[in-house]
Amino acid sequence: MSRLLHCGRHIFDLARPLVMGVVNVTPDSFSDGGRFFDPQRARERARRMRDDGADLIDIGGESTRPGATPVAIDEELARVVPHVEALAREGIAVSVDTRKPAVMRAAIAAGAAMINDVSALTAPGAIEACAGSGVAVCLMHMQGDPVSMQREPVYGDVAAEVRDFLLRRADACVAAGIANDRIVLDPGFGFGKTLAHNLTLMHALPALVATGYPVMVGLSRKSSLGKITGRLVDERMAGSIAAALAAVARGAAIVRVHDVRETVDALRVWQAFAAPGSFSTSQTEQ
Ligand code: 9MG
Repeated sequence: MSRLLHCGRHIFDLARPLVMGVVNVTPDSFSDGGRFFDPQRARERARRMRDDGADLIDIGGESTRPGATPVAIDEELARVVPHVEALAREGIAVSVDTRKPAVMRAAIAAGAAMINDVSALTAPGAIEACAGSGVAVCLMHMQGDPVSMQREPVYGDVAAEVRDFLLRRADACVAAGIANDRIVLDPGFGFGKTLAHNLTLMHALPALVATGYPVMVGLSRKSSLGKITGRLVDERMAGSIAAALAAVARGAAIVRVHDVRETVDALRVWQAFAAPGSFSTSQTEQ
């Protein structure tokens, strides 16, 4: 039996992995260095990702890379809300990457389908901002905050601590009235984690999947891939695709990526071979 994920007025069947495309409307993102800070380019990028097969587009107005400068509420609202309004009006399922309840409320009013919070709705008023609205929420684990998180993160048992934290946050959301089928969990690769922690978390992903909540994984272009391959940030597409496939093979329901077209192709091929009945062979073979 396949599961459904309700995101505002969008309903996704989780029988196949979903792809979330990343559009950073910041001048200082680690992955695209502010290329989509210009509003016109950001929207063109989002539409292109939709055409390339993205199921959701994640818009972020405050960089969460290690050491990033915090952004004031008014500035984040000005960066994000016009895009949410425009893209949601076109029928795109828009996710908003924010930690601020005021931005969550404005994004939801503008038509956002998901709130993606790297601090798992821990800010006072964040759960209330989302409850009752019909949006989906992505609850991500992070040790520390973006300013300090990569300064020697320490865990006893990283996989158990991440899972227990996320389950506690999911319970808090359910208690506040957010339905189970609107909750996504994310172990937060790279957020207060060393490469060794990230490798352990990937290995342990099935235990997080076994909680029954859809699991999102974001490894696209991250420094762990650079450490494994020796590649710079703009040379990590192959590594990012391999990471997405590794995550989906372990049960991830959503992958958050920069290279949508290539990831969608890779997932289609992987799925056709992994589950041969899922692909119709009635088309001409080449
Ligand atoms: C905003 N952001 C950056 N990396 C991320 C990740 O791995 N997961 C989620 N949910 N958001 C992220």
